[in-house]
Amino acid sequence: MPRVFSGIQPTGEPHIGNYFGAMQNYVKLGDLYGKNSIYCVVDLHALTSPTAFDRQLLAQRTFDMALANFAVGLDPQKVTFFVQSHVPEHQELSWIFTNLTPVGELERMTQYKDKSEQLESVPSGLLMYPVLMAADILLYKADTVPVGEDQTQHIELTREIARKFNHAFGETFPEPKAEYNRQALRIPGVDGNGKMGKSKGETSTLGLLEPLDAIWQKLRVAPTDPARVRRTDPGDPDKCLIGDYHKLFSDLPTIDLVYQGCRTAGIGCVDCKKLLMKGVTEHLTPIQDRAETLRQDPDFVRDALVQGAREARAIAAPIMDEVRTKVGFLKLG
Ligand code: AQP
Repeated sequence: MPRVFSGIQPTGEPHIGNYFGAMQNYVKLGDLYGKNSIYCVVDLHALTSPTAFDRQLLAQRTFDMALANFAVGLDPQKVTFFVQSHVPEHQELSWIFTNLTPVGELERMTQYKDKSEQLESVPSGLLMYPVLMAADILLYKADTVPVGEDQTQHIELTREIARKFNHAFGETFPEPKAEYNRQALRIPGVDGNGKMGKSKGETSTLGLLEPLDAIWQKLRVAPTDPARVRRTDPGDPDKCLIGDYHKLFSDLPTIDLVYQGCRTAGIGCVDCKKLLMKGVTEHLTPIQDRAETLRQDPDFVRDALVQGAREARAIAAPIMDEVRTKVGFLKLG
């Protein structure tokens, strides 16, 4: 049976990019593979974000991220769900992999290049991020990794690290493959500034648990096809992020209506956005309702995370033991 692993950073409110790009697949694969679907809130990764060194905020965001995943339909009784720092083997394996990975390869990672360019002082953790990610995945010998397209290069590096380890110490790890949602490879930010991302702040994101009127305020002013200057100008819905979002939230007749209407100037951008908001409301209301119910029962989330860490360690411990033996650490007794 395939083994699935994926992680999500507690760097802010989960957004629709996380949801359609990754979390929906967590649920789908969870239904198929049960406890062999392993998901975690990667709080160690979050430390590479400049805003993460806030004791209260990190703990709260970690808890909220777990809650959001349960609200979208992940059942902690059915899958394995935990917090990364609760399973220390992630860091141990990461250190071993660090020594199999040339610095030059890490410096070539586009996410590192993009993020480090914006920083005056670059933490070395940002460079090592993909090594820790490889350890996260391989610690469970996972072969399937549901992620958005932005993680493609990191998964390729994970495969490379698995190959290197296997070559040096004997066949141990599978070479994992990414599992994408082809309809949501890279969801654009609502500010029109590249990929939607938590660390870009609230101007970029449509939060999964964000009040619907706040979402509408962002959609109302969101950029559309710049070539469509007047209401009477025809537009190109393929060059408009509202067109992209319709494909995620609206039914086929609505998508046909707005795409056709935009091309013939038969519908204005405001009406097009209102139709989108209808789909957004239908999608997000049940998720937000479930989140509200879970907020009334924080012990449910806490207990699930305690149990999840226990389950994850039970899988990781023998694999880590195998690794220690193969690497040649001294064993006493
Ligand atoms: N815009 C997106 N479209 C599709 N998939 C996405 N993912 C993230 N953004 C999009 C996928 O969501 C999973 C969790 O990734 P993350 O926790 O790294 O999310 P993030 O929003 O990208 O958060 P950050 O740092 O905190 O990153 P940036 O710098 O982008 O803002 C992953 O599977 C990811 O691919």
